[in-house]
Amino acid sequence: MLLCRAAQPACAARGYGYAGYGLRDGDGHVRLVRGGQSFDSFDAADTTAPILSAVGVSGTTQTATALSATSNEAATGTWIVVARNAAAPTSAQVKAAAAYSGVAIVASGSGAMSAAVARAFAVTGLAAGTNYDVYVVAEDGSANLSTPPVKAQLATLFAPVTSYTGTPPGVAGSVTASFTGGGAACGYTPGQFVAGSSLPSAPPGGIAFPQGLFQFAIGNCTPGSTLSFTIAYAQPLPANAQYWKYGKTPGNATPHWYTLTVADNALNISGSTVTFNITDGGLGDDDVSANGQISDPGGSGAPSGASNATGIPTLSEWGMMLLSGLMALFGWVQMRRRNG
Ligand SMILES: [Ca+2]
Ligand SMILES: [Ca+2]
Repeated sequence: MLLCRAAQPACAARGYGYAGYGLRDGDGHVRLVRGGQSFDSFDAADTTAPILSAVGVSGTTQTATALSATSNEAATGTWIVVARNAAAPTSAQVKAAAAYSGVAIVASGSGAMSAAVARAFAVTGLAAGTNYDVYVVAEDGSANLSTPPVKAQLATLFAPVTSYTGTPPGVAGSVTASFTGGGAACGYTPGQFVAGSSLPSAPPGGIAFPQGLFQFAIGNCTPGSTLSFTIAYAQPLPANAQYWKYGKTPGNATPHWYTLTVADNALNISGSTVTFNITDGGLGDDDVSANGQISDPGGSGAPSGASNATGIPTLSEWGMMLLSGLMALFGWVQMRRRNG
């Protein structure tokens, strides 16, 4: 073992441009030594690629998600997002984060990864209601690139649907059921047509729902938020119409018939439009829980003896118009969801 100065030919010939001192051992290896480091740590060059694990996404929204990955050694992680079922990239293609084989890169990024520590990468710029594949690679400080890329699947949330318009069969004109409020992700979930006779309790005396009731569900709302609904019909409603619902109410866990009120729901029936508010967990929310979801079986109705003298449709006709319209609306929603 001898002291070697890098500037000396014997040292320079071994590739050391470092103008410091090193030790050359009996094998002829030149070593640069820092305090506390053993010679053994230099004996083998790192030819082992990092190993990625725990690759997945969480907290996915309409346009973003959090990608998490863990490398077994310190590395630079690189990820790309491509369309679901696009041709798989090579590790080098992921590292390059550029279009390959006709596959466009939707989003990409990179960052340092500590050994054996989950690394979170913020993925943004995604489209709502879309399926993607995510590929991740890690490269250590010796240019060893993990292979093959680790793949994770990603599906963004659908943009919330807050308004439906449909034309009830046999009626000239459309019905629009819409709401506002509840936060950016708050939207209708697939609805369900419920026949009135299927409910375990008979409708209240004098009020008939021959065509059943319409039930919707709204989800992903800010818990406890208040939603403002508007149901607009093509023709005016009877003067004595009310908005009837069946289910639980605050303080009464036994499902029962009730009407929305001006005091609790700011109910207003005017002309051809019904407006009302429902607060998550309040009167009109069938789950009676401030849980970010509102379940609402209900519909407009009036006493079956309502005057038809002015040519206003009878209740059963109103019910048919309302319910068939909503049934059509939510049938369409379900189709849309299935096709989405
Ligand atoms: Ca390595
Ligand atoms: Ca609720």
